[in-house]
Amino acid sequence: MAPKKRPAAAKASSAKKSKIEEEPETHFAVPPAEKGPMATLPESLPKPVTLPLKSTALICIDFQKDFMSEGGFGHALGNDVTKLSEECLPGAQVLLAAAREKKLLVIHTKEAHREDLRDCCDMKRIGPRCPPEGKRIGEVLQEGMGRLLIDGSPGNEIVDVVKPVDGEVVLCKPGKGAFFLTGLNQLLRDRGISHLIFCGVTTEVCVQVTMREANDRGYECVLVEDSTASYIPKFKAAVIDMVRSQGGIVGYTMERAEDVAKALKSAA
Ligand code: TIU
Repeated sequence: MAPKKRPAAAKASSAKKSKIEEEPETHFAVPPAEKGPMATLPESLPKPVTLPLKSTALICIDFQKDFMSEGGFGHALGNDVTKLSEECLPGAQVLLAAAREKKLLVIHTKEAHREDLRDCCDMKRIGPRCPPEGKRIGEVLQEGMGRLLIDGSPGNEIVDVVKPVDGEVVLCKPGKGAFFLTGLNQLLRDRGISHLIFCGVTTEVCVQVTMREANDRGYECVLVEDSTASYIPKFKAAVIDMVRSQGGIVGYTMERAEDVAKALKSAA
């Protein structure tokens, strides 16, 4: 393959503003719904938050066999994947049931690359920090799981207990963050979403990155602690502390899915 040409460095003084820079407000979340049922979470930290149900969505990040089952990508990276499910799936099921009952928009993300791997940069696939051959994206680690992190492979599917139902959005994302190379921001703007309830795996990788991306765009985010998990427990604890530090620099945290569900169900 011919080496890719490196772009010339832009001169700072003459750099033309991009369309995004010219129209920043078109990339922000829409304002919260002012009417309709409101769910207040008195236990959220660093302070109570009110969720307008008409403009709130539940986002379930990467509950995939690739991260939660042996023979998947998380396993290929050298992690013990056996404890994630029991830590976060019961909570996620409670959130999903409440969101479905209240008819919130539900979005499921999958870290999933195209079969031709065009959306997987070399750094992520074969770079110096990648696992050895046989354990890389697009390769087969274990029979029955298919190709690691490839859309359509059995191992790339969402685990049964939190799998999407008709009418819910399933979004494939090639990055850790769900806003990178996806239509997520436009979808949320089109659906009038201002608030996001977060669950998923892993806390400090795809969940945290997506929450930070959302926060920058003006979405109010609530991370539910018993509905997210990490291979490395101290990193989960650190994320929870970070999110709600400095007055809620990235958003809010809630300890228990049950409390979120109760608030959603009694929203008035
Ligand atoms: N390695 C790790 O902890 N996570 C990922 O690679 N992706 C997600 O978090 N989904």
